[in-house]
Amino acid sequence: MILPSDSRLADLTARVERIVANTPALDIHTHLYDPAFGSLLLWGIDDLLVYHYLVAEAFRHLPLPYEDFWRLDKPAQADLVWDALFVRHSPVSEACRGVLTTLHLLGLDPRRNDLPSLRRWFAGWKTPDFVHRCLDLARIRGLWMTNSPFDDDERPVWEQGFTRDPRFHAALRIDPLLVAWPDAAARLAQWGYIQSPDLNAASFDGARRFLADWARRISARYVMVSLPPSFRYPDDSPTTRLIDAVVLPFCREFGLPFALMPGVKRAVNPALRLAGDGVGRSDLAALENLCAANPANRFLATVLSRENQHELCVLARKFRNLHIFGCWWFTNIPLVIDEMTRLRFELLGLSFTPQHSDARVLDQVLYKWDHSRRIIASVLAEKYTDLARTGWWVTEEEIRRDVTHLLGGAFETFCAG
Ligand code: FIX
Ligand code: ZN
Repeated sequence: MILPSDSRLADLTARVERIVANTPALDIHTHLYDPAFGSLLLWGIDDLLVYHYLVAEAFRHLPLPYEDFWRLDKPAQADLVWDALFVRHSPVSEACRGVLTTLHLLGLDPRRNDLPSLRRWFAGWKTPDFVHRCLDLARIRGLWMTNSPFDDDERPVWEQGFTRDPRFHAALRIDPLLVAWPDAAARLAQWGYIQSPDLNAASFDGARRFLADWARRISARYVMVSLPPSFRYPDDSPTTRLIDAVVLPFCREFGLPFALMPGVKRAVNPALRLAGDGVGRSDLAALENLCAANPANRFLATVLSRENQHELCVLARKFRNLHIFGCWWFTNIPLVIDEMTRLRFELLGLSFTPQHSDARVLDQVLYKWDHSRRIIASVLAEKYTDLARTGWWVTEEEIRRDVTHLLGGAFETFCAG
């Protein structure tokens, strides 16, 4: 066999890198908001610096009590984070590097501009223009918000109504319903959907009407929940009973996928607030049982623990009603993205969605997608190179087709049912 020349393989790699860098992507899970939500859509240098990933890292160094930090206003908190993570130490963590990539892609140099001048630069932008700039630079053709009817800041905006930005899609987030039923039941009773917290036919009926009203109101594209490592299915918990009697029938009726995110241990250190959540290994038998027992439902899943990723891939090989996506939160670091992306290509071919951003601050889509695209491109180029060594050269058109599929196409097809 004649081995392919190094220069031909280098051309292939360069072509893959170019296509992955430039293909418009769907960002299928973020915590961003439609600009109509006003100040709920975060952006700018202070929000970049007080991102909870960075707050957790800053407290590795900060001597002050947690409560003293939280009493400060946002710019003062940002000053402390900047000093601890960028001035007193080199910013080598992924979240710190992310701030620098973001500023760099926006044309800013934080070595030459101090925080006050960066603040002035951001203050010169109007939100709609900045949204356009960030989505354009990150080549995002659409993104999914995380929309919780239980969120007191968000709910009134939906109730009042507004003109939707067509790039911002809704995902109906229902954690309280499934993991804190007594609290959720009290809200549902207050809103007139149920009479009592008893898990009976009337409550199930009311909870389904609640989901139906909200799915219609926000035009939800999928329903989503994050779950603790202790999640089991089936069992005799309220969670299982509500999944079976409320969520799954509702999803079937509305043709919506149900997205599960197992593995988060909420408030491991409550004093850290949003930064205080941890990770635990999940028992994926729960997901296996869900997929097996409910073939008429479609499930999206991303799992927080690195140790669960291999079995998650194997599960997706067994159930075509399961679509796995993204490298979530603590797995969204180059080492693990690389590993997970390889696992997924090698076990699933192209039938998964390699990444979502989970951005909480608009500007973060720049770094999250820049860093991820580079890894996806390098792993994919390696896979095509392996094929080339057998004599199978992918064409430019085939690469474009595959990358479009990976960066949102496969997700769209899965959601369409
Ligand atoms: O539950 C989630 O959707 C998580 O992504 C968040 O709770 C978490 O705070 C986060 O921002 C992770 O990236
Ligand atoms: Zn999230």
